[in-house]
Amino acid sequence: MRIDAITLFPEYLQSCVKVGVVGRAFERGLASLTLWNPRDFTHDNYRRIDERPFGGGPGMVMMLDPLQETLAAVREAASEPCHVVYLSPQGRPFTQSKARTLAAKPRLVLLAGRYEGVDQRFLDAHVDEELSIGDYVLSGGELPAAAVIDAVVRLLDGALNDAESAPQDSFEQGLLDCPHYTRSESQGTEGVPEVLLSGNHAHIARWRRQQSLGQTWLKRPDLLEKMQLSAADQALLAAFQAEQTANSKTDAGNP
Ligand code: 9D3
Repeated sequence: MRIDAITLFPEYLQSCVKVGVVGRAFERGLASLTLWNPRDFTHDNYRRIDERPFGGGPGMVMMLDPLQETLAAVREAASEPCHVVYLSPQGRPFTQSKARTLAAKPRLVLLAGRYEGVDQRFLDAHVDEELSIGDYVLSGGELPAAAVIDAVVRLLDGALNDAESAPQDSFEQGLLDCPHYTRSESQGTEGVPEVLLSGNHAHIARWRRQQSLGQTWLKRPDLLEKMQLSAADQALLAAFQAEQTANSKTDAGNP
């Protein structure tokens, strides 16, 4: 997969090709990232890329012409058609399912904005979709672009080894992950749920499934509402909920 990113801060995005699972995927040649700075496509002495908005008001807007010239250069750099994504607070939410869709594209162009945003005419003419990474205010689209690159590249065939892809299952199924425990020099197995030390793999799998369901119910009930639980899952969750209620009664009066 070929990824091109248009940004005024290319050094910010350079870091994601270097580390961890995603860095390794780039190293293996599963994806490439080419960075483009619209400032390199200006022709005035000031290399100006921002202007005050028509109609007045606070803030600056990224200008049409440098962006258009940048994108023209990006399109020229390869033959296949580009899917152009603008990272923006006005975008549709970026989700795991969107990451899957983007991972299937041969060429992805990410535009990270700064200031108040980009001239609407650029969006109307060239952008296929706008994506947001959540309802909070960032100072630009670089971090969101890095999030998209990370989520997409780790999905490419050969990016994850078996051990890394297994835990992916639960979130991919719309549930949160179960808690994890490992060896401790200072605490031994104190505080570790008994079942995980039992060696009974069927019990362990059932406990983990129950924890996934229970933690999702506690922390992200919105995710559960979208799901159609099997009878077995419903029973596991009901048992988790019953235990919660029992515990909260025991805790009553505690601070
Ligand atoms: C505070 C300025 N706001 C208008 C009064 C609008 C605004 C413009 C530009 C708010 C944030 C930004 C920069 N953010 C992004 O480019 C961005 C973003 C985000 O802020 N949150 C979540 N996802 C994204 S994707 C791109």
